[in-house]
Amino acid sequence: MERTLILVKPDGVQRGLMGEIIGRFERRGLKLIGMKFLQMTKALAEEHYAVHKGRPFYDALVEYITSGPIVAMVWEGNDAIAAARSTIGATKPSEAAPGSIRGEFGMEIGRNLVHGSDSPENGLLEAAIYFSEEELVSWSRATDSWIIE
Ligand code: DAT
Ligand code: MG
Repeated sequence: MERTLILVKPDGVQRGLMGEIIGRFERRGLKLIGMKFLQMTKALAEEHYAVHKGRPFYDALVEYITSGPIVAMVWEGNDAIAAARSTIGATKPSEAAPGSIRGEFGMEIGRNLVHGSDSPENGLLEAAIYFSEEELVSWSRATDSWIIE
């Protein structure tokens, strides 16, 4: 089972798209195991986006992600990373596939609504930035046998 850290970024929250975005992952069949509504701090943003430090867009990225509350979630599933990233769509919303979250609701890279981990390793590392292991819920879903072969 893979885990992916998903964020509804401040634009998703401010535009009233939380339910819409969360529903995409829920309907896809990923299983929610952790969720928080929080104000991203500068320290948290710098930890989350450490790999981008020094890039020309870094300061704007930190400014954007700390500009309002976010939803942080951990979703689990076989191939959760790839499934979530295809549901999210390409980084640049103008190039994101129609039907994907970014392809349906976004226009610009600096307002791309949602974050999803890019590898199983980063899924675990990023989940640990926001959640302790005790905060993650292990549960069996009534529909599991209709989603997982
Ligand atoms: P993703 O969020 O699709 O995983 P990423 O990890 O490459 O994309 O970059 C993290 C975020 O940084 C991305 O959602 C938006 C911003 N970003 C990336 N490349 C950028 C660029 N060339 N110009 C402006 N912002 C960029
Ligand atoms: Mg990324």
